[in-house]
Amino acid sequence: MSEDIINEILELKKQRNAVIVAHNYQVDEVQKIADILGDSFALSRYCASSPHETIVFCGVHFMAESAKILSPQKTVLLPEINAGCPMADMVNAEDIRQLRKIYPNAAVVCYINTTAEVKAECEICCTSSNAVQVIRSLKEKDIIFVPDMNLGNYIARMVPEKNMIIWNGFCITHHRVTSDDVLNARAVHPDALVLVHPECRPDVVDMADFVGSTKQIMDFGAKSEGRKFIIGTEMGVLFRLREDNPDKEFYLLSQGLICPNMKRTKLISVYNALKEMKHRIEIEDSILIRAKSSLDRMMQVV
Ligand code: CIZ
Ligand code: SF4
Repeated sequence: MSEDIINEILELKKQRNAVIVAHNYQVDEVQKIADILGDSFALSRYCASSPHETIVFCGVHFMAESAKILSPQKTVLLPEINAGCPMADMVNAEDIRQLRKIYPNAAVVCYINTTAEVKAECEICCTSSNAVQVIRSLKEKDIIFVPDMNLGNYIARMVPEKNMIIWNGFCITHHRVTSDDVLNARAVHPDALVLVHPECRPDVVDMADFVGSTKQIMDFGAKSEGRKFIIGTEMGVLFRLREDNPDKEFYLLSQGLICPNMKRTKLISVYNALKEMKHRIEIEDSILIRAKSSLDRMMQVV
């Protein structure tokens, strides 16, 4: 059954001149058929440079939007239209306009996990891999950071010379992890290193051996001399970590590290997306141009 779907997907992909990209948090069956895996920004950048006319973005809505912002002339499809990011929806464009009135001298930095409308209101965007560099590069001392309070607090500690004004959003998946989870996991695997994402709470981050984005966690797991790792980010990363490092062991920090929105996309969703050319991501020009400038500014820094 899945062999048949895979063959049909490959055939449709050729017909549509399409590329399938999948986020590191996607289910294994989708990661297996993807042409490329990565974080949201690496995938969007890849889409912009690839020769394909159609992009099937297996991830959540803001990621497909970022791909469209960087490749406005291409058709960008999000296979499951209800795959959203609850954190991205915790702040809107009007919230940013209000913050600007309260803090007129502040620069507004948005995490890539935001809607195109929010990116359009900000000076510059950042990802979890480059947030610290992006914020250090700004001349303003006051920095409004949206929407993730955990990433914001992590940056605030890394860049103490800035005055960080942090929105109170959070990732429901990473925020669920507690310091007790770390204690329990360490008790079960005392010789494992703990690698966590900065979307985790500050007390969890404090207990980790390494803090980084999905790519940084995967690079650390591959290069480290250690043999056992407790992984504090969405469970999808285990697929690649185990595949690329068969001689090492990877354990999930907490069984709660699963993002239901990332798990909506299945093989059948990818097949339907290519067959029916849905769901097309469209962004109004006035928003797209301004959102692109916040991504472009980030690319000038890193
Ligand atoms: O930017 C991304 O893709 C996210 C949400 C996580 C990460 O660290 O790669
Ligand atoms: Fe959003 Fe968290 Fe899911 Fe990533 S893991 S898409 S930040 S809810």
